[in-house]
Amino acid sequence: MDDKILNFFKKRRDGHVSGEELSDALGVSRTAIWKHIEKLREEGYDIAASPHLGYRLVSVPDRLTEIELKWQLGTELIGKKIFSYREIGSTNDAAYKLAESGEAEGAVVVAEYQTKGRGRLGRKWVSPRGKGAYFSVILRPDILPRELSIITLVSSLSVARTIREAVDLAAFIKWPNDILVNQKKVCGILTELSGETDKINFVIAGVGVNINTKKELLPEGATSLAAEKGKEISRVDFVRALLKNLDRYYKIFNSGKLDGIIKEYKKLSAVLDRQVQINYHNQLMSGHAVDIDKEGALILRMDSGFCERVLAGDIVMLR
Ligand code: BT5
Repeated sequence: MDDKILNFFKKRRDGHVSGEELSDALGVSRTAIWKHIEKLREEGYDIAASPHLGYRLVSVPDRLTEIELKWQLGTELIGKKIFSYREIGSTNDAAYKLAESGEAEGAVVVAEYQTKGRGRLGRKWVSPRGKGAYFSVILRPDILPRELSIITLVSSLSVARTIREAVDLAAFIKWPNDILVNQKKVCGILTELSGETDKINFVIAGVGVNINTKKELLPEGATSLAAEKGKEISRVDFVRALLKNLDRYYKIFNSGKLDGIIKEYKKLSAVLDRQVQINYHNQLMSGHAVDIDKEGALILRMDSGFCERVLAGDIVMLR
């Protein structure tokens, strides 16, 4: 009912809607409408009321709710279903459970706050309330488990493009799963899978973006879009734009046109053509980052001249 009322308002932006009109259209009493309006006000919607003209939607809260994210989203797959929470352990864990119980590809779990936000290898993802975007997407791609990195690649390209298009900041991708602005981390991606040796059941692509987060709340070396831009950013608009890009790039990936995606990815890479050191399970390797292959692996030319294919790790850029 709440979303029906809001959609009614939104189609009439700046216009008034009378209680009578709403009760007729939605088939409930005017008292019921009034109760819903009160509830929406409690959720941060500013709804003015005048005795003769009726209700008017003055402003909507910048909250990552299902109703707000779905408004004019228009995606084919990603975000067709959105589960939004004020607080959650980890959106990746919640999405994993949903996928296990059969939830369809494209469903998104989003939260305003995570008490157990995770990075890779059990590391922590700092998730201040109401400031960033923390969400996970259920995907069921037709790939082998060893090709999982390609999903991280598609997701990171979508994030970097969205930052460039929607916020106009020069975002770069630090292989394998970080997005940087001015050499600082604004986003991390955690891609997890359920599967067997040669078969994937589903993949969870978890995305954490620091949007309006104060830098003081973040670890060293991290930043937020607002801190780099010098002004607050609409989180709802940003996440909506990101879901659209994820939808677009995932569709391209599914149609088998990976070459174009990798080409675009390479242009935004922060590591290619650089001398780097990679830490993989405490094993250090250094060399020149020369390429990213079709499975999302990094090709490193070692000092000996031999090339190593690296599937994961933490990178330090040397020069
Ligand atoms: C990542 O791991 O960067 C993946 C982060 C994925 C987070 C999303 S939020 C939605 C979904 N649900 C989850 O529970 N997770 C996903 P990794 O490359 O391992 O980096 C982790 C490291 O980044 C930490 O050890 C910190 O140094 C740093 N870090 C932690 N919080 C950060 C933040 N908010 N911004 C930037 N860096 C951060």
